Amino acid sequence: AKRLEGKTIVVTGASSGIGKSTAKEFARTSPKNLKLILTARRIDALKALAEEIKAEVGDGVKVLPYQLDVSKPEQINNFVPSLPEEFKEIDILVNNAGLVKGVAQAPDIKAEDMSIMFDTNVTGLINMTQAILPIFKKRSEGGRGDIINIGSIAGREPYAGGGIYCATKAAVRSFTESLRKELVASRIRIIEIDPGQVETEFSVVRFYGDKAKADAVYKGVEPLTGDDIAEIIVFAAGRRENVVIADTLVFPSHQASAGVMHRKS
Ligand code: NDP
Ligand code: 8X3
Repeated sequence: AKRLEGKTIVVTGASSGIGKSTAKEFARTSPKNLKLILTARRIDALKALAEEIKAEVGDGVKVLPYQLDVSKPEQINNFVPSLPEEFKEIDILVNNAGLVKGVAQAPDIKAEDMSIMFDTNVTGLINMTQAILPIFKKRSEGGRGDIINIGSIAGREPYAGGGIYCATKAAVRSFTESLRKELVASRIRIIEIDPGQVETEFSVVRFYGDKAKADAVYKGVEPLTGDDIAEIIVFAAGRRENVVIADTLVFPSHQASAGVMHRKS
């Protein structure tokens, strides 16, 4: 907890699921002196989360709810310049915002879904990284700070019906590895965490709001929770500066690959 004290942390996609859990886990782990910039499109959910955090840990954690659509480059361009002075010295960026739309297979993939997934999961993540990296690079020894990218098992093992989503997560993986190599002479840590199955709003979004279809995904299995991944994100951020948890794959015990899942009937 000491190592996180005084840090300013940005979490994208903090209105739900893994991002929301991550915000709370950072607050719990370092309740005395922390600044959290919580971003997503749903500002009301972020404001409610800020209240929840305050009720749980008090005023030691300063929370800034910030409406930001990472698929809109102009909004990202405006992000750092518009931050209040006391939130500008960002130390940790958690690139978590992301989504899947549909299970269509080629040639039936909708152009709109394809754009939404690439613009959010890939271009959004890269634009956020580019917006914040100059802050890190100004620091001593070539720069300091953490970038924690949320990839997926889907980026390592593509599956039928996930052509675009899997491609976006493979792109995240590739960009993350390039970045780690580009920054090897600095103290900037590039961290990737790849979850397997986690029960969040992910499947509800995949099925365009159809809750019954989303629930069927988790029938007879015991998925991870957002909190499980949040603990790992905060653990990685809290290591000694010379320790980089570069690359982590996380499954629930009954999952062994994207498609190999033990299901109770
Ligand atoms: P949720 O749907 O619960 O959360 C996704 C978050 O991303 C929301 O807070 C949403 O906020 C935000 N988001 C979506 N689009 C945008 C956008 N254009 N701009 C800003 N924020 C956006 O799903 P998860 O918590 O599961 O997903 C988090 C990450 O984890 C994603 O990158 C996902 O790919 C990854 N992942 C998920 C797995 C799973 O099984 N659930 C497994 C592996 C990886 P809002 O709608 O308010 O903008
Ligand atoms: C989410 C995991 O396998 O459902 O990233 O696509 S999967």
